[in-house]
Amino acid sequence: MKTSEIMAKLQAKYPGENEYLQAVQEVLESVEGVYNQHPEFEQAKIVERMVEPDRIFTFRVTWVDDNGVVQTNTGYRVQFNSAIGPYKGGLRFHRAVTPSMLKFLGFEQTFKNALTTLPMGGAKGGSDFDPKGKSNDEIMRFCQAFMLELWQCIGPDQDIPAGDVGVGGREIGFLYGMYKKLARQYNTGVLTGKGQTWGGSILRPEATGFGALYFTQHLLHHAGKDIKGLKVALSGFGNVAWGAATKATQLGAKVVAISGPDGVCEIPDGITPEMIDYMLVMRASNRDKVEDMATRFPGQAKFTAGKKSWSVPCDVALPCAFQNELSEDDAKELKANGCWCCCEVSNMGCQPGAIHFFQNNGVLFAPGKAVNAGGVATSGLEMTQNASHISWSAEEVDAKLHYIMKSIHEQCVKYGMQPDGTIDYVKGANIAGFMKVATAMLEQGTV
Ligand code: 2IT
Repeated sequence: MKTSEIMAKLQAKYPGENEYLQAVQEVLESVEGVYNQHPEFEQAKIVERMVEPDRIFTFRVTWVDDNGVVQTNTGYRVQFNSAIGPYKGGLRFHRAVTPSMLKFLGFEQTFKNALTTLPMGGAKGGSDFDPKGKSNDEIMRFCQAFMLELWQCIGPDQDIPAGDVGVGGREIGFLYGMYKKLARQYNTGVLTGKGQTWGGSILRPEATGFGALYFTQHLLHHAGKDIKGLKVALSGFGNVAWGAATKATQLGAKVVAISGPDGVCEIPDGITPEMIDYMLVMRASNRDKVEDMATRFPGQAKFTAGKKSWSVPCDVALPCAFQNELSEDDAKELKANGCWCCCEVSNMGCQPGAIHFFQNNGVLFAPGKAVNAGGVATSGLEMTQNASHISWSAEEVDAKLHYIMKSIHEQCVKYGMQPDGTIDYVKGANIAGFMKVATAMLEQGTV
């Protein structure tokens, strides 16, 4: 296969689907060399099949807001690949959601899930519903209307959604309540990220951020460094940033920046447990403003409008918010201010120019599909607990999460080792995930 030829065809077929094309390009560039050593992959047209979702459901979601006004949004579920397990991946509620965004996320999810060591295929879904400024009742009515359509597409052995941007424990609760009413079955395993009293895994809320820090620790140890005492700049203040801030602080690092769509909060003395708790309050308020942290903790957090976390001097940058949130210029500014490591926690958080800059300028870099896989891995553990009607303790889940992140790091080292002894984590993660999915597809025949 030739990446350029496949990309030209996809660009002609899906013009303007920029996030999707970007995600495919990155994976194909990484795997081209390995792929071409396997004529059986080429014969079965594995790449041509793998870049297309198995199917996409699109549906209208109509609900009534607090003023009695009828609102209409669009809902989606992209079932991308089921070679190694049932479809699995989150739901994103964000005003900018498009089929391109969900196709990129579903594609990434396929390889990420393959890295977790657990049997899960890839999927993603969501809606262009904007949670900003919505009341709790409006969120509930939207979730119920969304599930009225989605429930026909999902099931514990078929497709298991979870949270993503704009969908957390509260939304999963509302979605599950409506699913249960429609299906007339207590199928706990149909959604993950549930509440702890009704089948949710202890540590699922923390898992993405905790897993990201365990991975970062492995990466640093492999490079002969330790996280203790390092300055960490992270972006966002949602669930993922909250988990990352918690674990980074526990491990002795100093979190010196968080951010939001409105700007950045610089925290020169490091984030405190009270401030970490306040991140949850800020998310639940649906105001989407990081400035609230500086208002609540004046003197400790300094807000600057319109700036990103990447303007704050740090050792380690952890993008935890949204795709393409870190540009090449941001990468240059980070490096100029002393940053020497970037672990992508958001899905495709770094633009291609930023990744190339990091890799060519001695900044350690690891991609989201390896770094953030602890979230979906813990979802996989939740599915195991639900299927066997048991509940594990926080210690048990944490130990399994540790083991999985260690294994993901080992897979990256195995497939990403360069002749000079350094690790190309992008290549490593992409090839490891790809080989697993491609082999399963080959063994299952032309379907
Ligand atoms: O991007 C992701 O891996 C997630 N949003 C979590 C998906 C899941 O099924 O837990």
